[in-house]
Amino acid sequence: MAMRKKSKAKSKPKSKAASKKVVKLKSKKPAAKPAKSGLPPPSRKPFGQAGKALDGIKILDFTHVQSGPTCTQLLAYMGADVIKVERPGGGDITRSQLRDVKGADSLYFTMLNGNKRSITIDSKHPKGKEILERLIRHCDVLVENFAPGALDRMGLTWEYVHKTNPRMIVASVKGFGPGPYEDCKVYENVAQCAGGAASTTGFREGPPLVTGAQIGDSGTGLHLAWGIVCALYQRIRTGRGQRVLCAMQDGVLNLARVKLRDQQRLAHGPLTEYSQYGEGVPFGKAVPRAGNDSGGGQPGWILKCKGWEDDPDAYIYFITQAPVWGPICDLIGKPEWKTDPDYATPPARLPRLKAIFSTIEQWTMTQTKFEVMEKCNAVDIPVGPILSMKEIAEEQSLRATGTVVEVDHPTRGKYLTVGNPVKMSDSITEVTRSPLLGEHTEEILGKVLGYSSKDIVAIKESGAITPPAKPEKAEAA
Ligand code: CAO
Repeated sequence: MAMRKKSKAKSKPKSKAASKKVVKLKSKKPAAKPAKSGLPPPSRKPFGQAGKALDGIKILDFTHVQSGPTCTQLLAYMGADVIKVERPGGGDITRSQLRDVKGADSLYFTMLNGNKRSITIDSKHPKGKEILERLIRHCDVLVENFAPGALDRMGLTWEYVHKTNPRMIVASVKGFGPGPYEDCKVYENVAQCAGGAASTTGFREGPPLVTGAQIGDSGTGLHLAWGIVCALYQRIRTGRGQRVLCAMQDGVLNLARVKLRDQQRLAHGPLTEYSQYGEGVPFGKAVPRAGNDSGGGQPGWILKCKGWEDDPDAYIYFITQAPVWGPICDLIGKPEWKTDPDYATPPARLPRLKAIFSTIEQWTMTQTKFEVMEKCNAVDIPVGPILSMKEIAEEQSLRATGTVVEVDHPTRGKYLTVGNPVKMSDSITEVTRSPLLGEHTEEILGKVLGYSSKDIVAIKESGAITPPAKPEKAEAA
């Protein structure tokens, strides 16, 4: 597969004088004194060699499953030292969920816990509580996504944490914010349904649909990471931590906000860009499912491409953006539509979208999705090939940018993961494998929390970091 972006403008060769000027500017020394802003003088190190964005930030990671681990993995990608606390014995439940390699941590776990360290602690054991207290004093942020009340039941109330370390930020994912559902346990699809995504996804004639993108879990983890970074920034000014809460329902609604927009527009008349308008189907009281209609002002639809009979992903998303209507007409062999009053303007086209897309499809079916991509992009028509996960896994440009990364793991071997989707010029992400359960327990107890070797032996004997002994089997009679 080849998806090359055409370059819009060729760079002009620089004149000698201009390049001399650049050299002069580059060699100018940064100001020696701190600026009035209080910021240090600009680093003289080359970009990418001045550490990472969150270097020095220590995260006490009490997360499990997907939403919380997404958040802490993003923070780890940015350079934070993430110490994942897991229950001795099994650890994060996803280590053994959807297992594909016998005895090895699952991809579910490994793809969400890269760049972290793992320590096993029984948080309900008295010695475990003592270790946690040291960790709370040591870290900047505690991140958790337990069921409502679980953290309090461990004794780690906000009041206790704030008293122990007033600078600590306590960040939580919960299913719902305060209100009638606040005590509910929530998984991905519950959030997609409660946040308005499912009722607005799918086809009008069919049931609500959930999406493959994990907007409830990973989406909320992403929101939480943003909240944490903001809280860290505010702490520079206030000196104190705060609680950060992301409810999954809120996170999904934030991503589905255009549908709340449409809900309000409904009060003023039909939603003319929904194909149901062109089909003469009346609107009800709530925003309907819109199939593959575009969520914006430029109509779009998914169209078949060459090979669709055998390949379930031989489709393309085609957007009839108004400014490129002329090139679309030329490309699909309908130049007369450029001047035909039934087709020439966006309002004239709205009631005819179904027929228009079906005509465009007659053309796309003669081309592969990549040929459509190439021909349309050459004349600025926005289109999107439907890429299968196989194609994405094999796409070399995604490997080159570090968006898809191959890492090696001692028990499962090589696996692919998604690297940092945010690229920064002065904070370069290096993706490392997920830790084995408790891999760093002794390292953290000794080097981070200052326990002596003798202490560590005693801690081990106490049972606070080791799985409970299995009850001895009763002897056969
Ligand atoms: N040592 C001792 N106990 C530990 C421990 C440790 N290191 N880590 C966890 N536990 C205990 C907790 O204290 C809790 O015990 P109590 O219920 O007795 O207080 C217990 O493990 C289970 O925690 P949980 O209720 O969070 O886990 P669950 O599997 O029953 O529920 C989930 C999972 C995700 C539904 C729930 O955690 C939840 O609703 N979280 C908030 C929303 C969320 O993040 N959902 C997304 C999940 S990703 O799809």
